[in-house]
Amino acid sequence: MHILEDLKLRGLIQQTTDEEGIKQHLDENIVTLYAGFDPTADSLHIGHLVPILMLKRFQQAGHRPIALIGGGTGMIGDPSGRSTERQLNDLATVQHFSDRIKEQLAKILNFDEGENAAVARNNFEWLSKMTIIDFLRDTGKHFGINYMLAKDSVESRLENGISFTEFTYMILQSVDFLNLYEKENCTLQVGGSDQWGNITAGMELIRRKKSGEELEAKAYGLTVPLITKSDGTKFGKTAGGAVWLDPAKTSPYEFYQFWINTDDRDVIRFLKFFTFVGLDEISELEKELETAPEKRIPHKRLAEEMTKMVHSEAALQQALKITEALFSGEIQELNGEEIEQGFKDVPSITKEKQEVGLIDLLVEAKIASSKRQAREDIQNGAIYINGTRNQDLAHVIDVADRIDDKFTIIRRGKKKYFLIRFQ
Ligand code: 383
Repeated sequence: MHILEDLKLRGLIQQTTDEEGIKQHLDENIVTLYAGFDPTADSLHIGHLVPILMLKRFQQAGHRPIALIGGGTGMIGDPSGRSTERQLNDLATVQHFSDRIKEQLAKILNFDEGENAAVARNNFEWLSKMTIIDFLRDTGKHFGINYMLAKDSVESRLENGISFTEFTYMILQSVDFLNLYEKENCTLQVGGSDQWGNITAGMELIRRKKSGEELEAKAYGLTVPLITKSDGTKFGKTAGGAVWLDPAKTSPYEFYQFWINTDDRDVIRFLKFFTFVGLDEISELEKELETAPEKRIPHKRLAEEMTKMVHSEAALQQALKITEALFSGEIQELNGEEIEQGFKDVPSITKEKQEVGLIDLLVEAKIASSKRQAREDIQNGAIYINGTRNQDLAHVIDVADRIDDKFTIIRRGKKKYFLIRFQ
């Protein structure tokens, strides 16, 4: 299937500048394309995935992707899709963020592998060398103020205010497109629909600068849709905030849980957007959703594909193990690191490594409201230590009850978990 056809059927194309032109261009050439990522945090989040995967889809179709890290533009701040001015980070912070983001992109895109290897570039390389006089003479002259004011990213901010700094952002992104066009023969920029204005500005700059020299200076743009959810809430946010790609910020288990909890109404669409599962197979999964919704087969597939792709097969296996242990209550199987992931959101207390009577601990951790309640719970068989029922009123929690010498998990009843952390 033609890549554009596949993208369309997946619902991945929001806007194109010239669809017929792009199709022909892709048919006739190995096309170099790019998407940019500004280092505004020390990690990418799942909102970045669709464009990253877009690069990968083109790569699999034989084209050559560039992941552009905005070490320069990240010093300025893109107003696109934002209602307020950004806080500026200092150079050291932006460079630290850039390094982290590059590592994450490398993990998904496998830089430097084979002929149409994906490559990384950083626009700090050229933007930091540009002088203000060159910038104003060679680039600024091609941007009419009216044209800039009419861009969504600027227009929507006029009322609340926008600095000259953010106002000029689109010109910097345009310089990038021109630069990659000249140096790497990059002719296609992809991004989220919030990037449409910046992408078309770059195309316009290329056209103006190049059409004198080249008969047909042509660059293209393509955007992917904003991901929406059926329940109307914002995609990619949980109670704990953004879903990050960095396992230290969002553990593979939490990541797995995020995807498996996808709404039935969204799961097929997300399989199309976020995975490389073929469309035929996705249709099969859709049938399973209709005939046996309780099995949640598409949800499991989505969570598995995503955890494997962003983390690893081993991380997926661990996430599955934690999920299973929490479901069955057999948490003896888990090691300290797995406990840390699986019980992150469970009520917890931290204690010194000293022996403590079970009754006292239940009261101290507020698992039982009083000693009397604690005794009753124990006698009734409602109390489990690390997955095993304990009905011994005289039980003392000691090293034998500490998983990896750090954690004791108390469960009361069917599924109320408490974490005791020892230090
Ligand atoms: C910088 C220099 C370029 C081309 C692009 C850029 C970054 C761009 C931007 N993108 C967002 C970001 O960095 O701000 N100005 O967080 C997001 N992208 C992608 C996609 C998205 C956009 O990285 O829609 C979501 O992930 O385009 O918001 O020469």
